Amino acid sequence: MPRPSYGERAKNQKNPLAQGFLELMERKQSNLSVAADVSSKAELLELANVLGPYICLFKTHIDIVEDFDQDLVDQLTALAKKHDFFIFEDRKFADIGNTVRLQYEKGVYHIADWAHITNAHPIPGPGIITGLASAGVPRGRGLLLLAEMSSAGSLATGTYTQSTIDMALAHPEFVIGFVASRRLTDQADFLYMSPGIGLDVKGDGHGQQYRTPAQAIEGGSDVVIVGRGIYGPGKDRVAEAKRYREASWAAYLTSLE
Ligand code: 6AU
Repeated sequence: MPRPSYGERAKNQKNPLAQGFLELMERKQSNLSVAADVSSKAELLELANVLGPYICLFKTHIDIVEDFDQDLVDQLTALAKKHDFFIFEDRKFADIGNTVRLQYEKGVYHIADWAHITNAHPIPGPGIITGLASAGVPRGRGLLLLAEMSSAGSLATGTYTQSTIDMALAHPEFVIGFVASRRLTDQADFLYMSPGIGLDVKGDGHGQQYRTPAQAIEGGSDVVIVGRGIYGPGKDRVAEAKRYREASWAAYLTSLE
């Protein structure tokens, strides 16, 4: 069965953040997210500036940046406006609600103030969602739950994945979707973001497992997350970003037929 387009889904979306993101994907014709796992401010901003035109979402691990400061956030936010992408801080929160709220809002990074999207492990139960939502909803942010993981031997399978879906369904005001390898439910229109994507290699020697963009999109993914496949050693990152964007968008267009 053909799937509805991102634009059509945007019209029926009740969550404003998810709606804005689907509109952005349609407008920009990109379902590619770059996973910017780099450890310097200059490198992070360089990636955002050079790859910004090709992506819908810039994914950060802000705690690996060795020279983090508020200016990094200000510049990244300006680049997000200039190139029209959203920012996803891949924080993978995993504690009780009260603690994650503090980690999300306070500390060095003040993630809730600048990241459109963040993510959380469902392992503590629904309190992790309400804790994060108390800081995220007033700021118009969105949360992804890690329903599955791309790494070999992941424990996020079976009833764990099913319970994650149930937790998401109970919190439509904040949960916009999942980190997962495939579409998980038709009970609500969630966004599915898939890491573990590579066109050239199958793994990284540390448990990561790669599939192609086409495999992910065929399985119902909406956003393909690519890190080292774009900027790994010896790569022409702009050429690779274009290649991954084209492969991912072509697979999306096929899914509409
Ligand atoms: O393409 P890579 O392997 O260089 O990078 C993949 C990126 C990394 C991981 O922290 C992240 O995707 N990731 C996640 C996310 C996005 O939450 C979940 C997962 O199961 N696997 C995974 O690789 O930044």
